[in-house]
Amino acid sequence: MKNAVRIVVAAAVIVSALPAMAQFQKPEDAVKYRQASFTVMAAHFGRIGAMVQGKVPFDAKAAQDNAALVETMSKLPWAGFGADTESVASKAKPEIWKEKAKFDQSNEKLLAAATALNTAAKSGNLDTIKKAFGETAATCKACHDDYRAK
Ligand code: ASC
Repeated sequence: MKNAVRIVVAAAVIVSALPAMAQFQKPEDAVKYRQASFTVMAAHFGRIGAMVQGKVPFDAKAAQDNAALVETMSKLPWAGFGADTESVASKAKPEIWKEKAKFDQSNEKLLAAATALNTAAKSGNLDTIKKAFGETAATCKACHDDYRAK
């Protein structure tokens, strides 16, 4: 039993440290990592979007699976915005590093919205999911408006 407790505690520590654990050989790798995590997040968010917009039939299980992935993915990109990545060509605006605290706050809004979307998806109610989807999309857009070049 004691060992089981130790294992659970160790696992919790590892999971909570996941984003911080992302370390990169070179700044270009960090940029690829953050772009890849945004791509995967957008793919799963988009599958919920298609249901919300009535483009594909509502499937409660698919909504739940995709929302769980969106929540997980929402934690990852930020480790890829290290100070040494500012000079790597990408759509990321210099403001990210000039006002890092504000950028971090913007990310926190996505994390909170993605957690709420995951909770909403568990309700199995399309209207509830629609509302949480819209609130999450708004956090994506706000950050893009401020920090992503067109
Ligand atoms: C998406 C997606 C985004 C956001 C954004 C919301 O589905 O890929 O980046 O929503 O377009 O405005």
